[in-house]
Amino acid sequence: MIRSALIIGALFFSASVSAQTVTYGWEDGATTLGNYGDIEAYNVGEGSPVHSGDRSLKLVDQAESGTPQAFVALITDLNDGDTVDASFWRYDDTAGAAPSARIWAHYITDIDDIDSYGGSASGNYAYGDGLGWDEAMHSWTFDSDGGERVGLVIEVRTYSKPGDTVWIDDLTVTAGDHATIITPAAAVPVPAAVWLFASSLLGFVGFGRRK
Ligand SMILES: [Ca+2]
Ligand SMILES: [Ca+2]
Repeated sequence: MIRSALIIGALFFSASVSAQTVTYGWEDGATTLGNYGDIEAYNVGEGSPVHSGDRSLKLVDQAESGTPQAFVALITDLNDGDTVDASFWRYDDTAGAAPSARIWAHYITDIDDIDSYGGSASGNYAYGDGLGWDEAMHSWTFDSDGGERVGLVIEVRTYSKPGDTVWIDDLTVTAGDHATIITPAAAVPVPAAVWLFASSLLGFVGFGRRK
């Protein structure tokens, strides 16, 4: 009876999902999906600001001019008009823009090349408040530009002089369940999550039987 209830629950879960949320906290040691401009990315732990868990992403802006970017998520399989919501926590402890970071995004034109560029998708103009951790967030509406754009890349933009350092943690991306969300670590897409859930149920049932 418990098993049937769980299986019905699993079916309901898989049928009722219309949007998916992927989170990533740099706990596995990865850094970014790619970078633009003169920026250094490190996965750091003890002794560094960490929002949750044991690890975070450290970004050092080394650019004399321009705005370097760290690519922290790629969303593909989007349709025109789809909404993508993304947020991350950023740490800087100085007032003003040096150092600081913004959440931004751009489009790509080649699904196999995160460095392909299909134009800016804008973002949230706010910098951190300079008091430590704060959450940067923005919402985008996907525009394929007649099919030219095939993905949206979420950026951390860093400001504004060589040596300026910020820390990033707890990325969250939400998009329709037909979309593919890729973070610096291999994300578990929804179908895989359902299978993982199902296999854990089988494990649960097996455990019950052994008992
Ligand atoms: Ca973390
Ligand atoms: Ca600052």
